[in-house]
Amino acid sequence: MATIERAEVLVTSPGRNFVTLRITTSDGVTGLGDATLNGRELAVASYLRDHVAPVLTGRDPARVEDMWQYLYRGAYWRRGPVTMTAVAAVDTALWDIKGKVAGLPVYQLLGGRSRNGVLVYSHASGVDVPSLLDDVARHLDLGYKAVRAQAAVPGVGGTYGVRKGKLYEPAATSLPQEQPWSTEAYLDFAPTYLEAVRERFGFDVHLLHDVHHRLTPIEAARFGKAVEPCRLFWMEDPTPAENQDGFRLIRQHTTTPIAVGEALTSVWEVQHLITEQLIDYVRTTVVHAGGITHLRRIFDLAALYQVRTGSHGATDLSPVTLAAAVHLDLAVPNFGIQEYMEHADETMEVFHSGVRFEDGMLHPPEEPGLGVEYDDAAAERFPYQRRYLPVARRLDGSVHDW
Ligand code: KDG
Ligand code: MG
Repeated sequence: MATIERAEVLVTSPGRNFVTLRITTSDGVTGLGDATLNGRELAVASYLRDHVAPVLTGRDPARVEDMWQYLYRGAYWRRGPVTMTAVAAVDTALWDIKGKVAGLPVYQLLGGRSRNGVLVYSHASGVDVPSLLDDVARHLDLGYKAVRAQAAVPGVGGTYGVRKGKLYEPAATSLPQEQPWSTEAYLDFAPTYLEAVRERFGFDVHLLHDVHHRLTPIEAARFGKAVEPCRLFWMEDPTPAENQDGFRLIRQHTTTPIAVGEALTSVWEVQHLITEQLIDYVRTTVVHAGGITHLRRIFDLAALYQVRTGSHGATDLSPVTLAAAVHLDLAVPNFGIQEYMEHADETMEVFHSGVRFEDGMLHPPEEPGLGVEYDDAAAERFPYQRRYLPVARRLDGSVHDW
């Protein structure tokens, strides 16, 4: 029987920080798992290096479910994003190994294709309405069938989701940047640009919007109602998900579909939202919700309640997560949509991925495992750089949810 011989924690910053776990078996088979937690990267690196790697050596890499149980249930101090990201990295690497040993792409191990490809949405944004509309047009020219629209709120500045250069990267400073926020200005403005997108491009394109945890339930209800004529594919994270019953209030007022879960890390954190039918799309991911093994469990629970998948896929999730997501998305019956932002060119110098974009969809590599290789020599050219996500403050100076 092959055993786990080595578990290496690889930290690099090609365009942004990434933490990757590479497991090597005694037969020389390697598997990759993403362990990136934006702005808290080294906490996961230490969790893996100091607490997980020592217990992996000598274990059977084929026992993927048992390893998950061992690392989750076997840890008295469990749960939370740092732990669940570390567990995810091990789980993803073991699925990669299993695919390579079997000679099959991971989606085949998960039951095979349920669809031809994975529908994705990308991010269109603008500093004002005309530039947002230009960016939506650019995405449609690139072949996207679904776009998320975000524009800078006039007079407020620093709005979430508005790209400055070629790529959107909120974790850009070595200390947290403080960004101003006005709920009133946002609520007045956001519906107008979503209407402008519909007016210009019609209803053939799926239109999404990320509120990014900024509203109270009643404010979110007002927003959802206001944008009903725009027939959004979803409004995302309308209110912070700590107060999950708040979603019931939103639901009582609007038929705009709701997507939640990019910051939630386990089936227990989404259980209430799903079983109470408070959401329409669950956005948990391979990297932050315990890997392929656990995310599939979440998706299966969601399927019972007609909740569809809509996994987070911003650029702080590495190409390893994107590949794992595409394999899982292809296989699950209740897939909805996958978020997809192109990574920086430097990122792709380190992660050689066979995931392919064509005609608004992603397609997985057909080679065994996940189909992503890590280039050590390229990674060494990009040393770690401390980066923080911003912090939001209301105009009176008090802290708001970012
Ligand atoms: O690390 C945080 C980002 O990934 C997040 O802010 C992006 O909300 C996001 C999204 O929907 O992509
Ligand atoms: Mg989001």
